[in-house]
Amino acid sequence: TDKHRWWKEAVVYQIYPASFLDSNGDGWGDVPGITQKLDYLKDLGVDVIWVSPIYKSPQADMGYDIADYEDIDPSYGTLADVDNLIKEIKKRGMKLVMDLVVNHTSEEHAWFLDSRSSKESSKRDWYIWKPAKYDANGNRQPPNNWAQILGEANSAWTWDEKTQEYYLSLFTPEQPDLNWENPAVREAVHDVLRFWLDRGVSGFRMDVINLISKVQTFPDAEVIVKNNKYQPGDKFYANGPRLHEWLKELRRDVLSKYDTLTVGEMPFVRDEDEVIKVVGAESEELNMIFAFDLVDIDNVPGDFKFTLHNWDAGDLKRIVNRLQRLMLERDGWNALYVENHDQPRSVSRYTNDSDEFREYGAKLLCLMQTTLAGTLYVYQGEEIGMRNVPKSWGPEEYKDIESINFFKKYRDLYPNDPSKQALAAKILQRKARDSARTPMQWDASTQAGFTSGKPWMRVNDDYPTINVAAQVSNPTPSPGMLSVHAFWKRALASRKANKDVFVYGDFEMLDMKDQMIVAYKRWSKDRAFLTLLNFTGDHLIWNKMGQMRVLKWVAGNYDERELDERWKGGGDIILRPWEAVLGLLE
Ligand code: TEU
Repeated sequence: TDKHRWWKEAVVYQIYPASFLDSNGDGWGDVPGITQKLDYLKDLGVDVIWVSPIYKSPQADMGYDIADYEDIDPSYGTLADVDNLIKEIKKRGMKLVMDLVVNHTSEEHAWFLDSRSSKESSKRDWYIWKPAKYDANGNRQPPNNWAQILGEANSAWTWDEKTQEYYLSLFTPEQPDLNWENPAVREAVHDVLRFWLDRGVSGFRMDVINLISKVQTFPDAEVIVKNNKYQPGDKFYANGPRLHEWLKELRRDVLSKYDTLTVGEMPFVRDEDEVIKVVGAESEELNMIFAFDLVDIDNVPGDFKFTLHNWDAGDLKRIVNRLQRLMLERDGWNALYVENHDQPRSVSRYTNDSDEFREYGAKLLCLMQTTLAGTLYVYQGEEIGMRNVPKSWGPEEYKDIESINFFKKYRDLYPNDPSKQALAAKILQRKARDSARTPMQWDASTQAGFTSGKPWMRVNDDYPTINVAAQVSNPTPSPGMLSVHAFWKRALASRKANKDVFVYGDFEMLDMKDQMIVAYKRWSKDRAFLTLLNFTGDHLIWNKMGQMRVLKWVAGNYDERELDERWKGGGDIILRPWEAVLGLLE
């Protein structure tokens, strides 16, 4: 029908290049390493590859601080390597999506060097400069109380000694925010998109694209986090006043001239009207966004991210139901994901990553994602059920600037309180971005086959058992049970074979009151499927079959040979710990 689009059906695989595969032994992944693994990705069922930033960068925030949008960082290779990558991707019928980070640049970008050189610089107003404020004691203060996103103990403003003004740097001082109010900035960004589209890339993942428009009066944020000098300022820069105007401009002037996939990262904003303004079929802005509802499920609402909050499957159901209905009822589109380079591992976060249950959990999350509507994003290592860094790792193993800032905050606040240090360590093990950034586990050889040298970040201790080679060479480790990798491969193929149901079909969440089992129906005019997911470690009874009859159970994370036998007579269904099943309905 007219609603069908290649970017809706695509399976996107995200590569975090520093940790994917190192081809030259320097301990850091690179572009030739990606090229070496294209057959592996094709075989898994991947259509589109999204690579996190590989541009020239001082790596203050792992490449999300770009010093030159039109060149590759030498640690990753050369432009010629990228041209070759694009060629090899196309040869296999796949596409490449680049990461576009244009809310801010690196402090080392030529634009910023020029901007900070003097108040008279022609690029001064390419960034956001403000004079200092002075408190009652005459002490210099930043223009407002907004907190830095990757280090909440600090101000979002950075003082520049030379020109005696502050610049806005929402993420870290090394990432000055661009001033999108200036049309020359927007034109320069448009040129960046054209540069890559003309080189053969098929779209962009747009980093924090909803933060580009700031309320121009730059007001103080309300105090909501006590004991912190600086406050979350997102109300004044998330989906700001001119966001939609600028996204429409980008679409009209650049994107509409190409056939692209566009996915905007959109933190902080939950308002459905705002979402639909961006992704609604008539909106002329972006194809889809990364909503944060599901990955924020364990944050204390309104607080900073390094907090622990209990949740249950009822919360997850409400979120999934809302996003699925939003797509269907208001003609929007959504990106399905539970992992990326900013999130802990899904098997550790949403299920149980013990040796006993890890594989069940990984398959449950696979079955959930492959049977929901939306464009599916798989993050490197998710397809083999990689988990968070071990609890035994000390703070020195965490390399992410956000984690380092968080540890420092706790050390400064509670220098002589070991219990607070222990709490910080526990929170990091649960929440840090580092868990997604450990090297990809290819095989059981030294350093998991990631590098022949010393890896930039420690390999997870579990690589001898959790790795690609083990799962690919032995896809059926026990009768009736697939490896996590083989389960993903089959699920992706089944999603494609049944795209009328799983990509485009209707959706109904069943039994909203049940807070332990996630159950939903998907259907097209020809077929219907039932997904049942036990989000607990207990045996549970599901007795809500009503008029539904299962013709055949087509997938499950326990011995699949027993599925039809177990529930032959109909009636109540007993689900085992973390059990997930998919049934074709009569
Ligand atoms: O992330 C933006 C963002 O708001 C969050 O995902 C944030 O990183 C997270 O809450 C912190 O734990 C994007 C990139 O994905 C991230 O890697 C960058 O650090 C950030 O923008 C700045 O470019």
